[in-house]
Amino acid sequence: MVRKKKFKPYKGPAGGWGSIKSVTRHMAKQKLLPSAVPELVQQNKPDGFMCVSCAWAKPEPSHPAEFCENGAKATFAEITKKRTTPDFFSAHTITDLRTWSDHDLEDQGRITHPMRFNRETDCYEPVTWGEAIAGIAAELEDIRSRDPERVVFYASGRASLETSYMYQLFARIYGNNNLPDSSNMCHETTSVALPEVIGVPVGTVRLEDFDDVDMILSFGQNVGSNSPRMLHQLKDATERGATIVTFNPLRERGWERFVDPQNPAHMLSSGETRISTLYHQVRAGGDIAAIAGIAKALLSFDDDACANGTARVLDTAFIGEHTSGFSKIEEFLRAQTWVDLERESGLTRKDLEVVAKIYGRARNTIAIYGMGLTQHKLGVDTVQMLVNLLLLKGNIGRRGSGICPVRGHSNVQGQRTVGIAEKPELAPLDQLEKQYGFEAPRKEGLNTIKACQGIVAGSVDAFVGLGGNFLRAVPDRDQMEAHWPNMQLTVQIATKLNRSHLFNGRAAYLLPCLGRIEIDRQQGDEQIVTMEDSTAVFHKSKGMREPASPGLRSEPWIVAQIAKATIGSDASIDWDGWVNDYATIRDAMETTWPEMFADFNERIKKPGGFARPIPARERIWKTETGKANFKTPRALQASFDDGEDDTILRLITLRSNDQFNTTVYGYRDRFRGIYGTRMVVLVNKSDIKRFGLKENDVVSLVTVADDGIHRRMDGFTVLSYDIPQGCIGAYYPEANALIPLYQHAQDSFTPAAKSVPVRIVPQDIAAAAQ
Ligand SMILES: Nc1nc2c(c(=O)[nH]1)N[C@H]1C(S)=C(S)[C@@H](COP(=O)(O)OP(=O)(O)OC[C@H]3O[C@@H](n4cnc5c(=O)[nH]c(N)nc54)[C@H](O)[C@@H]3O)O[C@H]1N2
Ligand SMILES: Nc1nc2c(c(=O)[nH]1)N[C@H]1C(S)=C(S)[C@@H](COP(=O)(O)OP(=O)(O)OC[C@H]3O[C@@H](n4cnc5c(=O)[nH]c(N)nc54)[C@H](O)[C@@H]3O)O[C@H]1N2
Ligand SMILES: [Mo]
Repeated sequence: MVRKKKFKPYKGPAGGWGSIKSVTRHMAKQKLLPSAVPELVQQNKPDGFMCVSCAWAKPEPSHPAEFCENGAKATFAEITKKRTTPDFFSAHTITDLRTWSDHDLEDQGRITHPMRFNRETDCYEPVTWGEAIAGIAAELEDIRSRDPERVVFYASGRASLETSYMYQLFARIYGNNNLPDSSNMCHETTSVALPEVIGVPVGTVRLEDFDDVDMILSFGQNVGSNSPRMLHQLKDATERGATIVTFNPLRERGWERFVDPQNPAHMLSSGETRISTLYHQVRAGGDIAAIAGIAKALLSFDDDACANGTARVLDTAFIGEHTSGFSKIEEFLRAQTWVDLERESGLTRKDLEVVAKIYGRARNTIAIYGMGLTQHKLGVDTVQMLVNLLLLKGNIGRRGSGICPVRGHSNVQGQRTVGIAEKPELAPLDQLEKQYGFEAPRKEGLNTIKACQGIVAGSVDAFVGLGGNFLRAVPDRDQMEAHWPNMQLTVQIATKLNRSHLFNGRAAYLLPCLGRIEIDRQQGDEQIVTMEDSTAVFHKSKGMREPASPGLRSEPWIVAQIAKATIGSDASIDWDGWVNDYATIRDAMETTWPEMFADFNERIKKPGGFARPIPARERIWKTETGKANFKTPRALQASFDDGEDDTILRLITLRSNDQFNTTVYGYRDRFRGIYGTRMVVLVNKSDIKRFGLKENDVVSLVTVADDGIHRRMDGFTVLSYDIPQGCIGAYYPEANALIPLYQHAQDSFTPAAKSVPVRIVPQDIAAAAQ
């Protein structure tokens, strides 16, 4: 289908009538009548299901409608009337489907039958569940007999705690810790950065903290598109007089203004709520410098206070009693020059001093961040620099304050909590051994980047995907797609067709599962599942819609069947008992983590769920020093070094307002005014001129890398955009072919998707240079 490209700046707020129009459009697109509304009312409610979109916290008591525009789109996409049937698969070869877009593949609707790939016909063909499970188990046993470390068990962050617990146990009994998770591409940077400095791998903020906050600092997160329900907390905070300051290279509408689409008075009045008081368009990768500038200014205000005998600006009592490393960070900050800080951040000293002034006066501050900090070479240092700033004023472990990483997938945090981790030290291996009578592997497993490298190198023979669209989400797509079919076995457990299903191992299965909104009956009883939100609160979720097809099975069922058929007799686990009653899986989790999940099945019934203990909230620091640690960054800029060469640009890969990761709902990025295409490159006006380009020119992007691989993508339309000089933007996942596997965050291995070094080249010149 040819779509009309249109670029027209959007004047409206986040939320508002635009949001209502968009919800209505998507309902029709999935062939749903307003009778889909019962689902929306039950979204994120104590007796309903937890939204399949983002992981933002679910308040108790809940709002009358606890869903947002993008949560509604995610629901419609899952309960769609469209179906991807065996007939569809027999009508299209895999080679043909590879020419389809992400949008068009998923737009076929829910997969209805288990399928097996036939290399002869180049098509998927239906199989029975029994055949599929037996076929998968035979391949897995074969590989295990040679080397159990040659299989990867990937999980995308949607599967429940119950499924995730079973999945990690299966992988470990099978014989490896190869449990990469979508969080490896996402907040792994957080999971590495926070334990070292505050002793917990997750944020310290709970919803109630927003009631007492005076200042919110936001870095690199797009609230209007990716966690719109948070706009309620931001609106309330700002209406109470809290100051919000945003750092983002792009002016994202959600951080600017909001109209609550569920509040008739707000909708009908012409007023919008201004969200950010100050908005700073920091350079991509410039946050360490920006935060260091604020901290440096804060030190000098504190010097003034000491000189004048007025109240100190720093929380010296907290620093003295609770922290370690203050003198080092102080020395670092005093040594920085404003020339360097201004150059690296792209912001002025004056701007940063104003932020420091407000921060110095604020009693309670929350720092919110997302992929704009985590997906850089020095992402870990950036997150730790933000913690430094909070510690200077004792803003951790006090009501109304804290660090707030905004997680992605709806249960991505929970999957890590229940043992999906490639790092053996993150799973309670001794306890698992005792509980199930097997010898757990102790060797570190493969994370996402290492799994990709293993597939390229031929050291991985099988890939099992519990959800997700791995091939589309990872860097270096061309290389990955070329090597993927060399594997012996690929298994994809999925709800909808995506490009990862079109690159198959020698044996390949596509197993369709129930979505979370669907009723999950086992032995006639409707089951509930559980998950953990971004604020470390556990919730239950109960499906309410009849399954899209009788051919679907639940994720716990699928994992249990594969496990039983593969390693059934290797440990004392009653896989069937677990599947018949998920409460027994929760009992098993309680045995594994008696403190965290004490009385799990009872406590999960409570509206609003229950919170997991976060020691840093109580100022108990589970770090090596027993204190909260100030940490000095390794450099002032978080990106790959581009030296003095100003033809190298920092490419930020972005999500539109009309997608959930690789699931493209449509071609309307309303807030950015981009319609009908995703192949655009957002460029600063002065850079367009500098490179002799014009708006609407079609250009190529070429990666600057030194590994001998030429990475180039054609067909990007140039769009003049309000983005800092030297930075450009393009959409994820389209641009992923440009990201080299080796350009990842140090320590956390999160792909550096927010500052890919590239050059813009006119398309004819790029082609001629080949
Ligand atoms: N509707 C919807 N909801 C989602 C998702 C979705 O795709 N669609 N995805 C889910 C997932 S898995 C995740 S992880 C989250 C992702 O949600 P976010 O964390 O918001 O991720 P992105 O949209 O990739 O980019 C975040 C922002 O970082 C900014 N940015 C880029 N580079 C820098 C930088 O160097 N510094 C600063 N300060 N900012 C920078 C970008 O301009 C962008 O606004 O959302 C989750 N929720
Ligand atoms: N360049 C660039 N790359 C990125 C990012 C970026 O910002 N820039 N972001 C990264 C981030 S933060 C993340 S989290 C990853 C996302 O990576 P993934 O989590 O692997 O990808 P998704 O697009 O979320 O997966 C979508 C697919 O999941 C399946 N699915 C949906 N619901 C269910 C379900 O209930 N059960 C099962 N079994 N399957 C289901 C559907 O088949 C759907 O096609 O991408 C990463 N890649
Ligand atoms: Mo994510």
